[in-house]
Amino acid sequence: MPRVRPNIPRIASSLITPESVYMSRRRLLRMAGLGLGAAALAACTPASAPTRTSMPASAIASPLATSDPKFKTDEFGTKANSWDEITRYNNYYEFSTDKEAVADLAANFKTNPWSVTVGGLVDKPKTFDLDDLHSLGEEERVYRLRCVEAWSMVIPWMGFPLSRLLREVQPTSKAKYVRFEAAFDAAQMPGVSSPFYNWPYVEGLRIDEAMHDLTFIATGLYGKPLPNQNGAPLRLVVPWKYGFKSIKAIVKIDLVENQPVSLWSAAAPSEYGFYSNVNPERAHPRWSQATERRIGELSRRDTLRFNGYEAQVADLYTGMDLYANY
Ligand SMILES: Nc1nc2c(c(=O)[nH]1)N[C@H]1C(S)=C(S)[C@@H](COP(=O)(O)O)O[C@H]1N2
Ligand SMILES: [Mo]
Repeated sequence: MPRVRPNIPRIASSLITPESVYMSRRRLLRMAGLGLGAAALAACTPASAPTRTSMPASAIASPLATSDPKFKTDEFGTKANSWDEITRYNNYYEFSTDKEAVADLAANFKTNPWSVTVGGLVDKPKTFDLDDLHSLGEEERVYRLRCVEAWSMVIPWMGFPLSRLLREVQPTSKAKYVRFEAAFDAAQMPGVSSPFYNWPYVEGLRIDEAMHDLTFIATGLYGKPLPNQNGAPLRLVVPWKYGFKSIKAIVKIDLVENQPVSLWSAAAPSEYGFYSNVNPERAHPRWSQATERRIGELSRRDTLRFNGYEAQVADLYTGMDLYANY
């Protein structure tokens, strides 16, 4: 029996606020000072929250309303984080462990030309250049990102489903997992001199997780090319898993038979497991995962099972003990 029971997600419709009208932190703080809480900020939210289906995608007054509505996050009270929030507060240890230093340190990282070698247990191995990657499509996905450190954001990514890339190389029936490897260049990455990590950054997914509709390769953000600090020119996005699974600056993808060892699992196996599905009921050994700090908000939110994507992904784990397989 899976110990995470399927339930109806505590999610209701809301609005995705475009970057241009996103309220600045200063204004938000001023309003907080005036005693106006989160409800006042969600200016367009009807008093009684409509059901998911009662608000057509076209009602979302946003330049982001271009993608399939089933991929919009519609958690009550949710607004997309601003460009500045998403691009000035980053985890990217190859550059720095200081989140606010990453953007400047990554500014000159060379991401063109680039190539991603996809191989291993496939019938048609292929090296993709940037044109090949862009030909795989550019759709938008507005996803929650929940870092294992208990902060979160809502991010409007651009890109294509990972399954599209994997289908091109035709995995063989022996392929059970996908292993991802990030760029490693000591000349450009000041953080890799740290002796604590076994570079390059590596991550992995089970093949059914990799083929899932939600699993995404991001090449853009807010309709613009992906900034270096967010993982240019391409990074993985797996929204129901802790953020560290979403590996940046991918150079190599291999279809493999055995479960890959990720950089974080190797560094601290009891803290960062292979699955790392967001689970508010399973504490990290050093802190609770029950709540999170949404960047730009004043009070904490409850963390949702599978980061709010339980209805879409719980089936992947039927029969698995999600505490043993953390
Ligand atoms: N190559 C690489 N990818 C990485 C990381 C990293 O240090 N190196 N950090 C991860 C972590 S811990 C998080 S929370 C997300 C942060 O993504 P963001 O900076 O775009 O919000 O990237 C993930 N991908
Ligand atoms: Mo993270």
